[in-house]
Amino acid sequence: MSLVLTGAGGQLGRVLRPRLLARGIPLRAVDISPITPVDPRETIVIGDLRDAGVVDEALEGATAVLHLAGTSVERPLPEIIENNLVALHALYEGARRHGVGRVVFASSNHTIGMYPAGQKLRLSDPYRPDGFYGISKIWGEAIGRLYRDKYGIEGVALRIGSALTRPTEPRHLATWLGDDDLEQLVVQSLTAPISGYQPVWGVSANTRGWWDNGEAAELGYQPSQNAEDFAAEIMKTGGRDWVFQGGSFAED
Ligand code: NAI
Ligand code: 15L
Repeated sequence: MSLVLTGAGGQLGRVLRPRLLARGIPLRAVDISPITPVDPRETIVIGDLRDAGVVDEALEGATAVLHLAGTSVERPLPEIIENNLVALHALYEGARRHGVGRVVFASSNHTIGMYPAGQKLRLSDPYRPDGFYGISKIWGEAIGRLYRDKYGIEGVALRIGSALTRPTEPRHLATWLGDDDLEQLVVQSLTAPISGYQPVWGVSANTRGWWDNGEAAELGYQPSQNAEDFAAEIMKTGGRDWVFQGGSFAED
C-alpha cells in the first residue's frame, strides 16, 4: 500500500504515524503546518489541500488516502467551508485524477450530535448535526459516497466519537475511541474488502456506548478498549453530564 495521511501534524496524525510505520506501512504525511518525519520511511508534503498542486504532489503514486486534515472543532462558517468542504473536494478530485483506490475519511459524531445523550443509534438513523462542523462532516460522508458511485473510489467514513489516549469526562464513557482501537480501525478500514462505500462508528467497546457498530465488525474491527475501565476515576472528577450526544458542541 502507498498511503497518504493528511492532517499528519494533528492530534490523531501524531498518534497514528508511528503506529502505521511500525506496521510496515510507508507514509506520505501531509499538513498545512510544518512537521518533521517520524522515521526515514515517511516523506512529508507541506501545503494547503485547497491547492490542486499540493494535492497532486501529495497523491502522485498513492493507492490509499487517510484524510484527517481539516478544521476539527466548531468554527465560523467561512473557515469550515474552506478546510472541510473546498479542501475535501480538492482531495477527492485529486484521488480521481491519480487513480487512488480507497479514501478513508475522518467523519464525526457531530453529524448526529443533537440526539439526546443515551439514545441508541444506528448508522441508518437520520443526521442531526449540532453545528456547521457537523454539517461539514455530512458533506464529507456524502462526497465519499458520490465518488464511489460515480468514479469507483472505495470509501470508508469513520464517524469518530472522542479519540483520546484516556477518557476524561462522563460523556466519554459512551463516546471514547482509544489509541489502540483507533489504530486497528484505521488499518481495517484501509485493508478490509468492502463493497463500495462504508460508514462505521469510530468508537471503542464502551459498556455505556450509544452506537451499534455492526458495520465496523464486518470490516474485521474487534475493539479491545472500554472507557468503563476509567469510570470510577472519571466519576470522581464530577464532570457534567451533557443533554445531547454532541456534548458542548450541541449546547454552545
Ligand atoms: P487536529 O485539528 O488536531 O488536526 C487537523 C490537522 O489538519 C491539523 O494539523 C491542521 O494543520 C490540518 N489542516 C487543516 N486544514 C488543512 C488544509 N486546508 N490543508 C492541509 N492541512 C490542513 O484534528 P484531530 O483531532 O487530529 O482530528 C483529525 C480528524 O478527525 C479531523 O478531521 C477531525 O474532524 C476528525 N475527528 C476527530 C475527533 C477527535 O476526537 N480527535 C473526533 C471526531 C472526528
Ligand atoms: C470531534 O469531532 C472533535 O474533532 C474532537 O475535538 C472532539 O471534540 C470530539 O469530536 C468529541 O465529540 O469528543
